[in-house]
Amino acid sequence: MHTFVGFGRRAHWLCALALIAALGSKSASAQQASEHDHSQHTMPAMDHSTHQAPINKTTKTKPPARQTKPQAPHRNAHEGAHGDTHSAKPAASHAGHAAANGDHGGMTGFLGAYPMTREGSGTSWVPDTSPHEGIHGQVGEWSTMWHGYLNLIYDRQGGPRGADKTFAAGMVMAMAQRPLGDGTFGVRAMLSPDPFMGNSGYPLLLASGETADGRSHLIDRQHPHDLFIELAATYSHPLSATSSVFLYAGLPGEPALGPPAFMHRTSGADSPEAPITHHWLDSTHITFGVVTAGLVVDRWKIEASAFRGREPDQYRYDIEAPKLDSFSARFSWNPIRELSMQVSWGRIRSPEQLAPNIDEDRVTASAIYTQPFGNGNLWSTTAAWGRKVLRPGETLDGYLLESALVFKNAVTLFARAERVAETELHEDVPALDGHVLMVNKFSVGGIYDFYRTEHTKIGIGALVSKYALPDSLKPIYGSDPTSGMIFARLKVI
Ligand SMILES: [Cu+2]
Repeated sequence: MHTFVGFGRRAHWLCALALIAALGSKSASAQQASEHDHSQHTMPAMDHSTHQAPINKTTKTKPPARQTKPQAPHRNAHEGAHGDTHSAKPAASHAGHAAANGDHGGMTGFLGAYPMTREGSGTSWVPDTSPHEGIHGQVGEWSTMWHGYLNLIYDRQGGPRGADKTFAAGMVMAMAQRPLGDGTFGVRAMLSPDPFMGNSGYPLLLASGETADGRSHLIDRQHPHDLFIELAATYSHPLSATSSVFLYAGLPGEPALGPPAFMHRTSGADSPEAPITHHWLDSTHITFGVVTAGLVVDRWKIEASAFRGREPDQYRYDIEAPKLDSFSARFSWNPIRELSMQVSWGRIRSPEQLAPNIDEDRVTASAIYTQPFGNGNLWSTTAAWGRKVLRPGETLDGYLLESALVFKNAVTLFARAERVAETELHEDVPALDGHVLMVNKFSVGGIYDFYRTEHTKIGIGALVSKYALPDSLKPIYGSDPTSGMIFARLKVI
């Protein structure tokens, strides 16, 4: 099934250039339009067509393209200016809106009649107040949207286990939806240039999981994401104005397990490095074979997935054989527009290629709070806990707290603190093999965007990471392996 194609260093840069060219050409899109600040809207004020707010990153929600139950009563007032209240509006009030205003593009949620800003990676939810970035269009009955980013990174990890590397990482995502029957049919594709960085990924102290060559674990390195992160289809069928059932199938796709993947959380999307809790929380975001069924009722969602437990192998360009040997269930709740919470459980069959006899039960709980403030600024924070129960093996907890301050004009600040119970990092140290050791990492960084157009911004950034390690690991990692990255970022907004 492997269709590995060898790309060299040159292809790495060609990919970066191609992505930049693709992003740059966005201005040709006739469908693009200003992003809107809906935060001032009151519930009855549904005529958006007169608004021409300046570009900003605040709450932009998407009215549904059509009406599920026009006669449905309005929800209570605390739902706020947007949120589910949209779904109770006659379609006619929006009929000319998508055409006049490409930003909205007639898109509502893929999985239910709520603002599209609620949808994160896979079938996960984020707060309704999440920024909705991207370029929208309309092709016949299809509402389309795409967005992406590209980081060029110089990475220097400190201490004896450190290394340095220059590489590109990012993703580009395209999605489209159309009415089908009473419901909504959607397709999504997400691609990443990560494979061009090489199979061994990039240096990242305290990261573990997956393999570069099928023989050794990736330790103190972050795996490259696959070329195809997601190729998925969705169908949702309304049950009422605010409830629906949905199906999601991906090859690859993301099962209903964990918080949204880090690059799809407002609090984590701006940092160029992966969290070291990735394999405790959201590492299943690229899974070759996922089928999810779910139910949305107002601000609740319950869903279950069957999926392939094995993580992607070292061949990052191919589509691997699907299998449905693992299961998960997730319960999500967005009680207010600013908050999204989930708990989830998964039974993952043989996730690690190099430890095929070990299964994993995973439990995660997370909360994301995203608060717009001022004129188009955002503050977003995620707190998450993940527990891996290796069967047979140890029970290992990971904790994450990350936050980002995104100022509308040019500055983004981000920080992440993590604590992980590790066994893999010191597998090669005989005296420590088998011990569970708690390691801690704290990163802080920022980005300054020096160039901005209607739908792109280009910035430079830097981050620094500090660690708190048990004494037994200090001889291996050094007493102060401070690490850092400097990077340039191109982002579609
Ligand atoms: Cu990943």
